[in-house]
Amino acid sequence: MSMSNSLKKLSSCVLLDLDGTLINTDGVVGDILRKYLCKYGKQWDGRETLKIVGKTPLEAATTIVEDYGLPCGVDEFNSEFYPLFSAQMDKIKSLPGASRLIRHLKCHGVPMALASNSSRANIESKIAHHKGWKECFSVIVGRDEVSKGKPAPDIFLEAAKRLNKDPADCLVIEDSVPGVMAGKAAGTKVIAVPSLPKQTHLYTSADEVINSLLDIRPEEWGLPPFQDWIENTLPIDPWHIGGPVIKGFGRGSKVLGIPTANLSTKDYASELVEHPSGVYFGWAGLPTRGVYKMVMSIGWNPFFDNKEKTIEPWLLHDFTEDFYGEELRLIIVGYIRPEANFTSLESLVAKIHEDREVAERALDLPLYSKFKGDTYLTE
Ligand code: ADP
Ligand code: RBF
Ligand code: MG
Repeated sequence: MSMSNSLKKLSSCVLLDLDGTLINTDGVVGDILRKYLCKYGKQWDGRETLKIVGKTPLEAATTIVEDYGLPCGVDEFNSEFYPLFSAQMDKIKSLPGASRLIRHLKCHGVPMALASNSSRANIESKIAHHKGWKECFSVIVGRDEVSKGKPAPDIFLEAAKRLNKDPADCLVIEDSVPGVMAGKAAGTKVIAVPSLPKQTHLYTSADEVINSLLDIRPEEWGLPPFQDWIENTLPIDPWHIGGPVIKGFGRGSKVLGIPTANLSTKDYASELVEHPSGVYFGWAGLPTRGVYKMVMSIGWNPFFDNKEKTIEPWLLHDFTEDFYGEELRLIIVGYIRPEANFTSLESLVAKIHEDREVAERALDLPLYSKFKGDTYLTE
């Protein structure tokens, strides 16, 4: 990278969006709308999420009332929706990497602001459920504290002003298109973390588009680097999944020397939604055979442009036969990289072999090898 290039990116503070960026508000909103729309004989299928991401609550409500042709007005909808939403606020989970990011920045004294299209009161209630978060933000700006919401720049301009920073020194992190537009209009650098899959093309005005908060490299923006990467891997809270091995896409991955033992996606739908797509690794147990090192991809396999998010575990062992139908247990302990697209099958295969080497080496580290003996893998 040239000097001018790296200087251009320097930031001294971070302005964070809340809903969809740090917390998974859409999950809870979707659950409420599914039940609520039943009342009017309508079915919420989540497709409208695309239309409401990044909108102010009032705009989102208007969209829903219009799109579903609800017989109530927007005010009535809001007066019914908000009590339901408030009652569920404690169920809104933080997104993967969110706590890690804000703790890291706080720990290194990087000033942070929360800048959201929600009202100030609404923001405060939401973050109250996440221990230690409120103290991390020296500034909070809500939609009701400025004259225009995102995509107008006002919220970010106000946040920069209250931090005593020039917007050009601020790094915005946003999941929505209106949020990215607001950041650019305010003159900040913007990292987009799209909350909807396969929508990268909508975010061209962002300075960088990443897949999840796990992929942020603060040093690229002049901020202190994360110190928790170990031998090209990021330890994660282990997750456990298992089930019978089913037929996959039958693309002949085996011919490529990379057979992947697929699990039914229905049985672990919530895990699939919760975990960002990417390349992970851990331990695989086949109760009648043994425990093996494992490297896997989770996602849409951009090279093949799959329509469904799948988990593709490659057991790092030479088997003499297939094991379709057998119970497979996985403990996933670390993250390697986001899924990527490739210009050739050869380059995809080469990258997967690189992943295998990274995983094989890392799994010998005590922090990962300690899970090898977990009875979940064998019982
Ligand atoms: P599919 O599309 O059905 O998943 P693959 O070509 O990916 O077909 O082959 C996967 C199958 O190969 C697994 O279900 C398993 O029975 C078998 N297999 C053999 N060796 C391995 C291995 N090392 N890792 C994963 N699966 C393996
Ligand atoms: N598919 C992609 O399209 N992009 C990837 O970056 C990618 N990474 C993978 C990493 C590993 C460790 C494994 C096992 C698979 C990966 N795949 C990826 C999925 C791959 O396309 C799929 O398993 C094919 O069926 C392999 O031939
Ligand atoms: Mg497979």
